[in-house]
Amino acid sequence: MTPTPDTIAAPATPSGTAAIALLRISGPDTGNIARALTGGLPGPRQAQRADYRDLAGRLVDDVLLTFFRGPASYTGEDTLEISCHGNPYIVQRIFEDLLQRGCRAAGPGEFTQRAFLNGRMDLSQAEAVMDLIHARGERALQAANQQLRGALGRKMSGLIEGLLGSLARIEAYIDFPDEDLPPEDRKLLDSELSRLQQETQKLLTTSHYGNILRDGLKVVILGQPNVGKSSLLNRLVGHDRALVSAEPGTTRDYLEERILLGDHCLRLIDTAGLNLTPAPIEQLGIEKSMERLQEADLVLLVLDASVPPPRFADGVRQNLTPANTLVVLNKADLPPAPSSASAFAEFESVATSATTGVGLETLSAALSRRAAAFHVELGEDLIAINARHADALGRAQASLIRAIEQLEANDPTELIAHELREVLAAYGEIAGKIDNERMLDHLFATFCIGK
Ligand SMILES: Nc1nc2c(ncn2[C@@H]2O[C@H](COP(=O)(O)OP(=O)(O)OP(=O)(O)O)[C@@H](O)[C@H]2O)c(=O)[nH]1
Ligand SMILES: [Mg+2]
Repeated sequence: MTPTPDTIAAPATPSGTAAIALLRISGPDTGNIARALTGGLPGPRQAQRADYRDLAGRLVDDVLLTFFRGPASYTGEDTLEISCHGNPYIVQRIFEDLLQRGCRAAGPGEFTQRAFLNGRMDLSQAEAVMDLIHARGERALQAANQQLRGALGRKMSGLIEGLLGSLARIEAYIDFPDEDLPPEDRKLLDSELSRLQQETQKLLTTSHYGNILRDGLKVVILGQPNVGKSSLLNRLVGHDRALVSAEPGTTRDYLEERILLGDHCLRLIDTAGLNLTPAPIEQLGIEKSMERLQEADLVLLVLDASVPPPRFADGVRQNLTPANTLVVLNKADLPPAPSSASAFAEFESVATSATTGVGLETLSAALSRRAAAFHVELGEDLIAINARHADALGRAQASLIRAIEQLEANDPTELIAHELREVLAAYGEIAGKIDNERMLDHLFATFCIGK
């Protein structure tokens, strides 16, 4: 017998002063608590005004109560939402009173965890709730909304259906180990598994864009000392975030600032001016920094257009490609240096002046375009998977590749069937047919309280 779930309560709005705050409770005692607060059970899904009196009968606030009868509620259980005035003290008073009335403080993500356990949503949808709460730009919002509406779940169902067909075809032969798979079956299987492999690969390629949507596009501002890196950061951010001075070596440490540019959130990282034309002995250190730059989605290489371009060390040059770098020719307000052919002629470049603001719009547009270019089209839905999905799909992919090799090598059908069952299990993890409670607890622990 499963234990009766307890009734949980949590403030569902961020702490701090707001006009209105919301608390909610969910679980078997909800109806009784609602009755005790109002004298009768409020009609489901109808806001009802009430005086909130604590157990001692003291008036706390004038509130609105909305009762949801399970299973037609977010969690699938009876749920009550209490809207009160957004004073953290009032929220605290009501919350403590709810605990007095027998509720337990909800853990992070516990409402959504119950929604998942009660079959109200699959795991990818539960994750989308968090994505929605944290979405920092239009595209992240779109992706979260589509995932919440089951886009990824549907995609996975399609793949699972195809896989089950293949598995059934193979398993029909397991009982007859002496019989070879007929060539027509082999051909069908081969093409179906290859299709699954390609589809899985396509999904995997959305993982980078998924990171960008969830964490922001990581843009590292790189260049020699004094070229105007910090000045550009300030311009892009819109206020004086980084120190600027005529002295080279002003910026000593990394400095990060998030901005919203077009449909994407960007993480701009200003770095200490790097001697990019170093003596051999310094080269090693620079190569190390460049390796770290591999984590960047985009490098903004800033050059001072008023002085002849430096000759970049090989270790630097090799790591910068037109795909990962946007060149900024700054100080365009000064007389240009008699330009020796630029070392970065084949790179996209933008001329700017951080002093006058010239070129900043063009730079913003170029950054926006670069961010959008990471999007991988995948049918009508905007799908951008997260790290957990990528891990499961990576394992599915490895098993699919092995299964295809085994099929081609004419290996025993049991072996192929075994691999395909692994694929099935990995596919299943995405929508959350998981019987691993610890993994679930871990996942929901990353949620916020009240969700
Ligand atoms: N004329 C002109 N001066 C600029 C421009 N951008 C920056 N400067 C000046 O160049 C100097 C260095 O600017 P910073 O933004 O501190 O340069 P940085 O690349 O961050 O320098 P470090 O942190 O020392 O590596 C300051 O005196 C700025 O005012 C520009 O577009 N035109
Ligand atoms: Mg600086």
